[in-house]
Formats: sequence, structure tokens, C-alpha cells
Amino acid sequence: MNQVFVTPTDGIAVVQIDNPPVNALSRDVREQLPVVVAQLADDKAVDAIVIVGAGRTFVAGADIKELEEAAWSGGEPPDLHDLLRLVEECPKPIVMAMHGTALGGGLELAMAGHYRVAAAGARMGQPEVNLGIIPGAEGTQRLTRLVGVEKAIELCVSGKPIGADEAKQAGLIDQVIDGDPTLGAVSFAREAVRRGAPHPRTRDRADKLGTAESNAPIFARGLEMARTTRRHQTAPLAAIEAIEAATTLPFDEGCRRERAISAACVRSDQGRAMVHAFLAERNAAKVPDLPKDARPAELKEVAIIGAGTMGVGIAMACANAGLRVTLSDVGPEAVDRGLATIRRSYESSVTRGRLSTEAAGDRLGRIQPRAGFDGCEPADLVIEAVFENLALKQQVFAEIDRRARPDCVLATNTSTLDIDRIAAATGRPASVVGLHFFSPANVMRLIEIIRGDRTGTGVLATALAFAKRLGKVGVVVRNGPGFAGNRMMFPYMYEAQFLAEEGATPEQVDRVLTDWGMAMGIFAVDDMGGLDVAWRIRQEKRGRTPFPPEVERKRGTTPFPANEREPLVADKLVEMGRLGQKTGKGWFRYGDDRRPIPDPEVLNLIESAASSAGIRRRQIGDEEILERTIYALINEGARVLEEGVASRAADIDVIYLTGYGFPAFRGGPMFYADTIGLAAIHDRIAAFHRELGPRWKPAPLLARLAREGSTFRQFDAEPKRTAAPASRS
Ligand code: 3H9
Repeated sequence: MNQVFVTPTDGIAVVQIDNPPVNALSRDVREQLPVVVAQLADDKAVDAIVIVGAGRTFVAGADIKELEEAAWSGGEPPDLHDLLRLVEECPKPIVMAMHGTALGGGLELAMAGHYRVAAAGARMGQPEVNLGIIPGAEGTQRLTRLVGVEKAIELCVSGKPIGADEAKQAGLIDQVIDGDPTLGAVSFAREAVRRGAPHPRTRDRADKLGTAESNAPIFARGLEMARTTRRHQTAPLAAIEAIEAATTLPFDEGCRRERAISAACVRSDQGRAMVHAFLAERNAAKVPDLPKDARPAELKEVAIIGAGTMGVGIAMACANAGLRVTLSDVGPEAVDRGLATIRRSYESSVTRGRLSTEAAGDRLGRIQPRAGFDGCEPADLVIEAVFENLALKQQVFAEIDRRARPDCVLATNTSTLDIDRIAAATGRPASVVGLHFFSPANVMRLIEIIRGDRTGTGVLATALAFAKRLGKVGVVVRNGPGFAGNRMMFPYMYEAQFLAEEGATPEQVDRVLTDWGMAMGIFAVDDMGGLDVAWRIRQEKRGRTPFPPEVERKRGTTPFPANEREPLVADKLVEMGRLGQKTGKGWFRYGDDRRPIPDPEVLNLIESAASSAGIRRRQIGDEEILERTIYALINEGARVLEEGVASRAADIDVIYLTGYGFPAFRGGPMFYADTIGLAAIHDRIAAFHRELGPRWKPAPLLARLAREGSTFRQFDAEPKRTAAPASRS
């Protein structure tokens, strides 16, 4: 397919790369662009060439799907070297005109041009590190020559793009264009023709490369930054190594060095994991049985019922995305409190320089208080965020049903309750969907979208589009106790508590997990969320379950194995008023800085509870802690998958990566299991089953895949029977 087009404009040829959606340098572009450049170089009617991207962006990089292919096949990553040499050695000046984003291979292509101009709103960067790789198309060599060692390290290690003004100041581009970037680039090219040769080649630049002596402290600081901001990640260190090569080797040798480092990164576990995470996140929106014609409704106004922590966070997330929001609660005081929290939060963003005063004012102005249910009538989407209690939510939904327009989408922000029972309180269950936000909802990227038995496909499409609009990742799961994320959390959290009873300390468990890469240890997570949350669920479980028995039977499992004792200490802590961070004490103590401090009182409590229960405490090694916690997560993940609560292992990975602080460089729990090997994981789980009891029964899906020598990745590729089609709405 033709993806490169030329428009001659009086001596200046404008070459347009047109490869939607983001003009990635896919195979066809890599083949066509050199042919076009070579032809134009020979064309006497052409004095200069301008290269632009079609649509909303310049080139967003190499084609990540091709990188994935190379990573798994062991083949070579896409090669841009001949193309870049051809561009740089073209006898006619080549001007790169960037708008939208110029990222990764896109920026590398631009840096091979003789000149670079960018639209005022353009963003440029080397985000490869987010994929566990390094710029592999001479980027580390040219960027260092253009912007110097320090800035090159900053860009390659942070992966963050910079705007046009900053790029101009750093020497990355020659001019910022106000107005149409193509027209601006054409006049820039005419001016370059008028000035005449030589036209600068980035490879020839050496003025910013520094000396070994001047660079030494810069590299030391860069390595320190890489180690602290991207703990355990190999790509940032590799990028610095390639930048160092730029300062010590001639250009071509530096490029060869970069290429070798880049290829190793592409094939590394971390590279594979992070590319998987990128693509899995985008694939999450492609729900296997969602008909292509399921159209999302247009959303302009969202009504949020409940002005507590979740309601407030959701209101801000919506306002930040430019939606009109109404916020209500039972009484005006609760709404006032919620609005005051929102105001404080925006003010603090302004103080910290993250938001302009105008933007904060605009966002605040989008959130209007309402009494009771008054926001429902005009809303396109109502999100209920009241206290986690089924009867209360049913009451609220009955009232919303009376007031909302017939085409309104009705969402509940429950984290544990049965969506179908909530939907049954309305006369329109097909309009009801779960939107499980994570706290703080204006920050956390995940929304678990819970599909009830009768949720309509249009409503599901709207929920997915809404998540995207909010800049979040929506992952569709089916209804069931704890849905996917929290259901997996319980065996993980409980195993950590069993380990503490058997001889580990909460501090040791959390250290092992954070050293391994988790954003937080599980005890610290429990303290942050509040120990009363799981306590309340246990109470309900003992008396009245949040899901009726038929649902639990249908799903085949519950967050709490029925034939297993519960951990000994968590309830006692709650009874002592140690609810976690909010009371200053939980598994740990907390000072003003909210850092967890080990508390002897908790250790004594654990020891005496263990001794009363006849548990002999022992030294527990870090490896056992890691295996028992992470494998508990994986085993439950396999059940979640088998029961169809999540439809793909990759969806579970996305849930854990975006909602639970799982380290991106491990690709998510299911991807990580594949890297260890399912047979090895299964054998370890089977051994735990023998030693520790029925809670460790290997999930049948895990057992099958291990037996077949398969992986979760292959499971995702297996053809599936699709679940009963959802109702249309
Ligand atoms: C690289 O360049 C390596 C080199 O150094 C040399 C190696 C030898 N390729 O995010 P969105 C798709 S590494 C293929 O939802 P947005 C994406 O999958 C690359 N596909 O949109 C999705 O597909 P679908 C360095 C890509 O507006 C669609 O585009 N570059 C690529 O929120 C829309 O994506 C990067 O790391 C790609 N490179 O954000 C940039 N990029 O519609 C990665 C996107 O089927 N990309 N897609 O689901 C981004 O950061 C964002 O996509 C971008 C747009 C900011 C561009």
C-alpha cells in the first residue's frame, strides 16, 4: 500500500508519510521512503525536500508490533540505518516538519535531516525506555550531538517528551513554527536553498560531546537518576552506555555499538515485558465479543452521586477531561466538603506548578453542586459512588432509574458488590455497568469495567470510550466476587499474613516485594486502603454475603477459600482501632510523612496469636516470601481467566500494571509466570499444596497449560468459545 506521497511546490518537494494511526515506520514506509528520497535527490526540478506526517502527528516511532515480532522470533529489530544515511547524505537540504508527536524512531528520522522545524504544540522525545529498549536508530548518537550529554541522558532516561520551545532552546530543532508547520517548513527550506550548501549533518557535529573529564560527573548523575527513578530497569542504563559511546567513538562505530545494545534490549525479558504491556493496554479496549457496530454514546455531562473520596476523585477525573459534572450527596454539607477537597487539590496543583491558575479555575468551574438526585435528569452518564452497601446502592439505583433519561448510562463504582443485583433495582438492567475506579480516582489509570449479565453492548462501548476520554485504561471483566483485581488480591494478601504468622515480619515481606519491583508492599497497601475494608467483607461473608450463593457457585470460587482458616491477626488489629494510615496505625505505625514504621506491638500480637494457634515460627527466606505471595496471585489469576471473569491473561496483566503497582518491567503477573515457565510455577504451587493445604490447589488451567508446555500468552491466542452475547442497548 502506498504510504509515502510527494507534492511538488515550486522547487520544494513535500513528502508526506501517511501510515495511520500514528505514521509508524512500518515495513512499507521503510521501503518506500528511501525510494522517494533517492528519486527527489536526482530530480533537477527539486531544490529541497520537506518531510511531514499526515493527519494528527509526525512519526510516532518504529512499529511496536514489528518490535514485538523481532523480540519473540529472535530476528533483527527493524533497521533504519540505510534510510537515515540516505537522508543525511542527500545533496539537497532536507527539512523535517514536526507536528503532534515525533517520538522514538520518528525523532531519530528527524535528527538525520539537515534541519528540523516544529509546530508550536509539537512534542518530541525518545520514549523507548518505556518499552524496555533504547533508541536503536542512531538516536543516542545524534541526540547527544545535538543537545549534549546531559540533556540526552535526561530525555532517554525519563522517556518524557519535550515541547517545541524547550526543543529549540536545547538545540534539537532550528525553528518553532506558529501556524501551519508544512507552510513554515517550505519557507524555511527556501531560505536554506538561498543560503546554499553546506547543509549541516548531525553526524559531523562534535561541539556538544564534551570531554571524558567534563562528562564523568554527568554520567555519574545520570546513572544515579536511572537507578532511583527507574528501579531495576536495564534499558535506562543501556541508553546511558550508548550515549557514552557517542562521546568516545566515531559516529559509525557508535551506531554499531548502539545497535548491538538495542538488539539485546529488544530480546530481553524486560523489553518483551514492556512491549507486551504497551500492546496489552491498547488491546484491552478491543473486547473479543463486542460487535464492531456497537457505538459509544456521546458524553457531555456526568452526574456523580456521592461526594466522598471516590466521588470527589471521579468528579476531578471527569472535569480534567473537559466534561461537565454535577456532584451530589444526601446533604449540602457533604457536597460542600467534597467541593472543598476538590478546590484544595487544584490549588495545590497550581502551587506546585503543575496547573495554571486559569486551567484550575476552568476545571473547578465544570463541577457543579446539586442537591440529592437533581443532577440525574440532564446527565448522559450517572456514576453512583455511595457507601459500599448493597441495599443502599439498590435504593440509589431505583431513584436514579426514576429520574435519568432513557438513554442515560447508569454506572456503579462498586469494588465488590454484585452488579446484577444492583441492576435489578432498575427497570433497565441493560443500561447498567460497573466502573470500578481506583483511589485516588483522578490519578490512578485503571478502570475495571464490569459487565453484568445483561449489560448492553452499546453501554459497554460507552464505558470503554469514557475510560479513554479520561486518559485511563478500561479493562472489561465479568461480574463475580472481587471481579478480577480484588479477587486476586485476597489470596496474595492472605498469604503475606500467613507468612507473618509463620515467622516473617510485615516489614520483611514488604521489603521483599518492593525490592522485587512492586510499588508498595502488601501490608503497606492494606494500611493505605484501610484494614476495615477486608474486615467488612469478612463480616459480610460470615453472615450475609455480598454475592448470593448461586453467583458464588456459578463462578466456582470466592475471594475466601471456604475450607481454609482465615489469617489470625487482621481482625484483631481492626478491633484495636488500628485501621491503617487513616488512624495512624495498622500493620505499621505512621508519622507525619506517612512512611511505615515497624511496630513492636504488632509483632507481639502476631507472635502471641501464632503461639496460641500452635504455629511454630521459623526463619523464612526472601525467596519463599516472593514465591508464596506472587504465585498466589498467579494461581488465582489462572482461575479468573478460566472462569471467563477476565477474557485474556493480558487483561489481567493490564489490571495489575495500572491498578496495583505491579512492575511494568515484569509485564504483569501472568506474563511474569510465562517468563518463569508454567511447569516450574505449577510444580512449586503443587508443593505448597502438599505442605500448606487446600488453598494452594493448582488452578486447573495452570495445570493444563503446564502439562502442555504452553504459556498464558499462547492461551490468549487459542480460539475461544465466546460467552453468551450481551444484550443490545
Ligand atoms: C522505536 O521507535 C524504536 C526505535 O528507536 C528504533 C528501533 C530499531 N507502533 O496510544 P494510542 C498505535 S520504539 C505501532 O491509543 P494516543 C496503538 O497501538 C517506538 N502502533 O493513541 C493504537 O492502536 P489501536 C517509540 C502504534 O493518541 C493507536 O496507535 N515510540 C505506535 O493516546 C493509537 O494509540 C513510542 O513509544 C507505534 N509506535 O497516543 C510511542 N504508537 O488503535 C508510542 C501507537 O489499534 N505511542 N500505536 O489500538 C504513544 O506514545 C502514543 O500511541 C501516542 C498517541 C502518543 C503516539
